[in-house]
Amino acid sequence: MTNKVTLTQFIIEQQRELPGVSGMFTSLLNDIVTACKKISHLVNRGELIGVLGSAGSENIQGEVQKKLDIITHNIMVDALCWTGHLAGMASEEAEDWIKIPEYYPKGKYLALFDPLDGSSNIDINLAVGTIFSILRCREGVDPSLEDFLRKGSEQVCAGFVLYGPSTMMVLTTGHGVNGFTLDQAIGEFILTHPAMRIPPETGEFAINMSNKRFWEPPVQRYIEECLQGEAGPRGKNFNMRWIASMVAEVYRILTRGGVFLYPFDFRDPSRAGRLRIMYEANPMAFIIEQAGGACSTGRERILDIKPHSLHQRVPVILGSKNEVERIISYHKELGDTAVTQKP
Ligand code: AFP
Repeated sequence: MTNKVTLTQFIIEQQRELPGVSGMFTSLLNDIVTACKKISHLVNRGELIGVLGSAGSENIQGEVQKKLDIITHNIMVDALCWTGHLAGMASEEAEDWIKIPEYYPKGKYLALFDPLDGSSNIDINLAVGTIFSILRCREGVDPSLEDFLRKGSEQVCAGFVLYGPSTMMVLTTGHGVNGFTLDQAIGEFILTHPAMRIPPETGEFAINMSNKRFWEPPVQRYIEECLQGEAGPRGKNFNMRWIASMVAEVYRILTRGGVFLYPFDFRDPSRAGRLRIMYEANPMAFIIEQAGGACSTGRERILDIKPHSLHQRVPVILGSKNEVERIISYHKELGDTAVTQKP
């Protein structure tokens, strides 16, 4: 019988190798896994149980909430608030960080999550996912917002669950990236993609082309060169993908390479991009770098950014290392003048 390593076994065996990682961390990960299994079941059942469509409300981001945005947010909060592993939580769907009720014990970790990334896809039956990030909190004091606003390089764990044809979990604790497939028959995630690595070269980019007129010149130049194909300066043809679900884009890049861009654009200069640093860019950056890729705003490494607010947005360029570094070089060539140039 093939030795199918379950996620639980994998986490416990990793815990033995991680200095200072207590059973609390292992239990916290298992709590997140349980919540994601519940979400997977709901996403899979869809309209059979009436969870599709709009909730008729907006979140802090000013985005129309899907019913599943709220349901999955509540599943994550309910699964994590009582466990005694957390000192607090933050969610894309909640304006402020979420305190642990007084009647529950507090732990030493902070969990930040996007409970349903790509939710605009849910009604058209395309892949969505849950993204999570774990920080260590100061012990013996009540957490404050400042405990959350930490550089992505301080994360102790990051992961996502992709609810696609298979339900996949991708996880890093800073010792590489591993992928697990949910075996629905036994309700366990099984290690199916050990030690995931991103090829440094690629011929595939992912960007929402409808925003082209709003991009800065370095991104305009990069995409134009890709579109010119083998007749252009790159001397090769490129393929394009856009799934409008970051978790699906990142998973594709982990399996075959590629570059994903949601860059700064001029539609609303007060918003540096679309993606949120705390629970989208930072966890994905940790995973991508641990798999040998790179993740940048074009001007700085995402994991080096000191966040100033919980729902801060950043430009995101991530994937195959050599391609990301080329795009960074285009930003350097154009300097900061690019930001002031209007389309
Ligand atoms: P939603 O969760 O609102 O669908 O946004 C998903 C997302 O944050 C990210 O997962 C996608 O890559 C990106 O937005 C898609 O943005 P566009 O809809 O502007 O293409």
